[in-house]
Amino acid sequence: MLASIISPEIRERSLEIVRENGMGSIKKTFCRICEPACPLQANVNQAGEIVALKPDPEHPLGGIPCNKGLFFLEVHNDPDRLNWPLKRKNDKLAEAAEFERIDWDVAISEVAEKIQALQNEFGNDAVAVYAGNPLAFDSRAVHVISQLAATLGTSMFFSAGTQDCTNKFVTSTSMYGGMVTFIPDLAHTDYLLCIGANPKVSHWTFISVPNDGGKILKNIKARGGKVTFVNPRKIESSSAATGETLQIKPDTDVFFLAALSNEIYQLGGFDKDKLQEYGKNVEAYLSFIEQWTTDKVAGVTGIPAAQIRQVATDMVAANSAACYLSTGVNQGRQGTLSCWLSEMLNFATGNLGRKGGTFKSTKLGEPQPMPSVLHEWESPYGNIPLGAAMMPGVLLPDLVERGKIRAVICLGGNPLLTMSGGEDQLMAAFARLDLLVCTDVIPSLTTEYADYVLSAADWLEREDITGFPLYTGTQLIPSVQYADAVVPPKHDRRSDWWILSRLLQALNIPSQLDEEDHRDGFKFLDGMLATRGLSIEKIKSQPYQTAFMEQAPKDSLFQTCVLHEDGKIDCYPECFVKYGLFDRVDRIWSELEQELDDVLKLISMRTPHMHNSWMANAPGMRGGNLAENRLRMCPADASRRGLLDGDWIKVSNENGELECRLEVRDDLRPGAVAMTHGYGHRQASKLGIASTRPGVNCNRLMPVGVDTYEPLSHMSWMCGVPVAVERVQQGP
Ligand SMILES: Nc1nc2c(c(=O)[nH]1)N[C@H]1C(S)=C(S)[C@@H](COP(=O)(O)OP(=O)(O)OC[C@H]3O[C@@H](n4cnc5c(=O)[nH]c(N)nc54)[C@H](O)[C@@H]3O)O[C@H]1N2
Ligand SMILES: Nc1nc2c(c(=O)[nH]1)N[C@H]1C(S)=C(S)[C@@H](COP(=O)(O)OP(=O)(O)OC[C@H]3O[C@@H](n4cnc5c(=O)[nH]c(N)nc54)[C@H](O)[C@@H]3O)O[C@H]1N2
Ligand code: SF4
Ligand SMILES: [Mo]
Repeated sequence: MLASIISPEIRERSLEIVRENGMGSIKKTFCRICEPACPLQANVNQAGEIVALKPDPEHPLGGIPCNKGLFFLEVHNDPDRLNWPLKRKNDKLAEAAEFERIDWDVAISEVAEKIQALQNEFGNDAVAVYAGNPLAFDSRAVHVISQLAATLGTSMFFSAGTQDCTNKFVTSTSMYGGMVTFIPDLAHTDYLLCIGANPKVSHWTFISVPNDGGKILKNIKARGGKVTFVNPRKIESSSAATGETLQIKPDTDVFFLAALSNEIYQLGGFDKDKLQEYGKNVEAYLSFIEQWTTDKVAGVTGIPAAQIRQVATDMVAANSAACYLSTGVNQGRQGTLSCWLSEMLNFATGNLGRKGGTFKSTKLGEPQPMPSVLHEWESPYGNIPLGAAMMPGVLLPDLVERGKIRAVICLGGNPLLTMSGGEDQLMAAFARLDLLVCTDVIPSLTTEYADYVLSAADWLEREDITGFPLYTGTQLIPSVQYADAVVPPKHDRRSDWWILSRLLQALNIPSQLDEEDHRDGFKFLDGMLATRGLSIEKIKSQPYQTAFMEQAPKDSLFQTCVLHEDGKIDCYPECFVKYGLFDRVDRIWSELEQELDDVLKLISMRTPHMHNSWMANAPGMRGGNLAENRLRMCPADASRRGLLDGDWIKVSNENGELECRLEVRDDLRPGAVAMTHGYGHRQASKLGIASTRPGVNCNRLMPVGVDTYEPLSHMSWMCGVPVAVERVQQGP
């Protein structure tokens, strides 16, 4: 425990979780929109309504939460929110969905009956589950989801993971023999290579740094270290105070990483003793990187050879270094091999398990062995390996079309805007389903196609602990905070774990609810908390209801996190060979080498004003320019096509087309165009703001179907997809 970091003067006050004042009360809580789980305070008035969300500056992890966290109040108070369970009354092809209010017992029993009937008639796989991102931040719901999928006996488990990070899962299970995440030691590193991430806007993923207003990167430079970003766009994170961006061509990172590794190897920067002691298949790894020389890859990656060599020299010279890679690469075609090369770089240079390198942060429970592939599902397209990665999201539309999937249970997700595909594929498939059940806090484009919409309580209305970073072990400072519901759920909203537990009961499966419907949602956590000497009661008794945990020595990860039976890190996993990842790398290389130099490739771009698709109806996030998403292009590409800033343009490819406005900005490299996802709620008839300021769904340009996703990881291809751009009308 690190409770001593709290000064005695504020210790007394820190135990007050609710402070009354004449106007109402101030309650401590934490944000559950993304991974950092930033501490917050909520002002509640005398009528019991939340009137403000603010930072909690006294919290030891306090500081600057982002505007998404503070603006969540607009989602909480949204007049369009879902207040009670709804059942569809009209046809799915009607212009706007019509629903009637029903009560929970009816909703749950009807949904359970329909699921059972469909499974009886068409088999267990007829019912699919899609788990969206928000439920990962509900410490109780996340466990019930896996219970639901397992007990339905369906292989059709889809999640936002194949749009996000499953390449990381299969890399860790293949290399280390279990789902383990090593994070860069940002507080001590001398060199950070940050690839395909924009932490100033995203606030990191797979590393949890609460209330980071950008200081952690600036501190690296301030203490004499260096940060280099690799990104097609000169991003907000990159500045004179942090470090420069090497503007790579989209979807070529695997070649950059292979050549960089080769260069460092040639410079003698590998720790051969470490590789020998803890690695296996090292020779095969070395033969792979030896094929990729700096001079060979410079043209295809767009990074001049001298700059690649500079990174190699800097990494070798640094006392410690860490390579970190994120969604911009995950969503390319070769996220798994890129992730493997990044992990290998950290290991081979001796930075894995070293101060300032990468390490395993304390988590709840011990890392468990897990293979990359648990079984293969016999599909119409051949066998699909399932285990560390769930079903490929891009196959969902076709499986519905073929009648294999008849129902989707969509838990806190908005796949119609966040998965690849547009009207012709995804929306057409969802309209055909016999049963679509959604849980959400507000209506969305996806709920527009639902048969049942179940009204979930939001995170201000539910008690919780900071579960996600604790289950994954991704916190720089390992801690666990408890928060009570700031206000009780209004109307007939219920927590997701309660909804799912009731559904399990109705399916005759034991759930976490007891006979009287008493809450018991944290019970399953007792054992996990006990591994760290904690319990819910103990966390509650700590200042700020936050318990701090100790870190294990950094190099202990070789004993605790390498879970293959022989205790070795697999430097050239057989399953990468088996599922064709190495054949693919050669194929894609030949393709890129022959590519014409005026190809435009679409990449993703997060902004501080959207969180995937969920800030779409928040007025404060949709004013002025934020009402629409535009396509960004650099001046050279625009003038080559005779396009001007503000033009109304058509963006198209073989997958689909869309129209939007052009924004000419010099932050992108030639050949890369960028667009924000999460827009496109025009047909979401229940959203007053989002349907009138819809913007467009850029995912209709992403490929769907067999052969479009990365084998093994099943990642959708969402970054670096070729598009053509032409003017429709001169603007503005
Ligand atoms: N083109 C492109 N597409 C992308 C990405 C990209 O970079 N580019 N990023 C991808 C990534 S990284 C991700 S993680 C996915 C996300 O994909 P999804 O998880 O499908 O999408 P979200 O927009 O996060 O949808 C979350 C839904 O959950 C609802 N919600 C919020 N809180 C709660 C709650 O407490 N309970 C319930 N039941 N519902 C709640 C929101 O209102 C929203 O409708 O999108 C992916 N799609
Ligand atoms: N404001 C905001 N914050 C968010 C979210 C949000 O939607 N909005 N979503 C949350 C979620 S679900 C996640 S998973 C995290 C993601 O967090 P990050 O992984 O940091 O995601 P991004 O900010 O999208 O950064 C991805 C970067 O990759 C770059 N890129 C695109 N293509 C390529 C490529 O081919 N190669 C390289 N090297 N770079 C490329 C893009 O320009 C972009 O800057 O953010 C979370 N935080
Ligand atoms: S960074 Fe994430 S957790 Fe922190 S306030 Fe913003 S949205 Fe919430
Ligand atoms: Mo994500």
